[in-house]
Amino acid sequence: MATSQAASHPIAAQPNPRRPKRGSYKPKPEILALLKVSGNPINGLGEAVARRPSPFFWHPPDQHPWGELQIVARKSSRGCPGSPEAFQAAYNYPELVPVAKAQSKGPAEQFAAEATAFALAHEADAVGIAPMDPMYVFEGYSIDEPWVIVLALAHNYERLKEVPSDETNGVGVVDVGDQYARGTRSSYALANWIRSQGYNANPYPGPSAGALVLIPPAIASGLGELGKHGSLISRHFGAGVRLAGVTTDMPLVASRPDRFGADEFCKTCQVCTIACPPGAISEDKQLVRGVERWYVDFDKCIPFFAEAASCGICIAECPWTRPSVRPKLLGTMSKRLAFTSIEP
Ligand code: B12
Ligand code: SF4
Ligand code: SF4
Repeated sequence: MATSQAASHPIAAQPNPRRPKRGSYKPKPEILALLKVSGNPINGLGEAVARRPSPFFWHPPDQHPWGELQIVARKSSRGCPGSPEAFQAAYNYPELVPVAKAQSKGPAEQFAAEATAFALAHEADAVGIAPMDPMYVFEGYSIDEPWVIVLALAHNYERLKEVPSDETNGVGVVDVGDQYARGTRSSYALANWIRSQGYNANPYPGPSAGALVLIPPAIASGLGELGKHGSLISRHFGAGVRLAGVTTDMPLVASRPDRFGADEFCKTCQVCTIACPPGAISEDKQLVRGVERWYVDFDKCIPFFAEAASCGICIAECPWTRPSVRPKLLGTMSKRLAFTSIEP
């Protein structure tokens, strides 16, 4: 995993008036009426056998049961000042160039270093490389390329901490749109560079889901660990980070997974479970499609997410996301991992 420089910002001083306290939030009846099917069985909660994820939210509405809810969620996000323009930029896909007939030759280490350097010079803040695994591909889709390059796009903490947004304040959701737009530009630029070297490459940015589930390859490629809030925690940016992928048949080498104590820390921390207004974040790991891991209850998250312009409180509140706290946590957890003989 390779990174560019991260900015540092002070901590939030004022309580955010757009955040209901846990337990005080009641979903609107018209929103609950659109949640016709539970998402947890579709996600494989309680299933002991590994399988590929099913197409879920943010896929085309005819591929999952929450098409109408998706429209409401998008409308609530785009009703915030600045949001339509920010997200329009994320959907502004550059053209993909044809794969060059002449193929560059060289060792895989050199291509991995060049692709990483190219991405870091084209808006990515960190880059990881993992071999493709069929478990990263949503059911019903296929990806032929043997490698996935995952790009991390860091949020601006001062803006992210303003989430959730509403019609009076769009600062947080605009930063979400802006990072998606960087992910679109960065992943398309990298795919086009690889194509110019004579190899196939395809970009997978957000905000739509696409074929690739991004967190598992991000973890495998060393961009971070899975947090209790269901998002990736990076040692450089905390959970305030967007992801985008590029799949390719360019010969590459995998970057190493990163273990810095986030998973351990989550076992005793409760910041996100308390901050989440609908109480969607489970205290304990659960069995999901054959893997014991942190899990977020979709049925509890999605009504608030849809009403509150894509929410995001959990990633903004996570202590690892706060630039002034992260270095201390890294120090504490590195000592704890060494003390418990868990390989960092
Ligand atoms: C659908 C979707 C949603 C849905 C459902 C989320 C969910 N937890 O299921 C909704 C609309 C609720 C949602 C909400 C949010 N999302 Co969202 N979402 C996606 C999307 C498009 C697909 C994920 C999916 O289909 N999940 C359904 C199944 C697969 O979920 P699952 O089994 O519970 O697995 C989750 C994790 O455990 C992990 N995972 C999956 N398989 C495995 C296997 C192993 C071994 C491990 C360790 C982990 C792991 O990935 C999944 C991520 O949701 C991804 C982008 C992408 N293409 O991957 C973004 C994505 C996961 N979301 C993201 C974010 C940040 C959010 C929000 C904070 C909203 C916001 N304002 O930004 C909230 C957080 C909610 C939460 N606590 O999870 C980021 C996460 C970045 C990060 N730091 O990790 C992503 C990657 C988008 C991006 N391009 O950056 N999201
Ligand atoms: S807020 Fe605490 S429990 Fe939640 S993901 Fe972050 S470190 Fe883990
Ligand atoms: S995005 Fe979902 S899980 Fe995260 S705080 Fe909001 S409602 Fe809770």
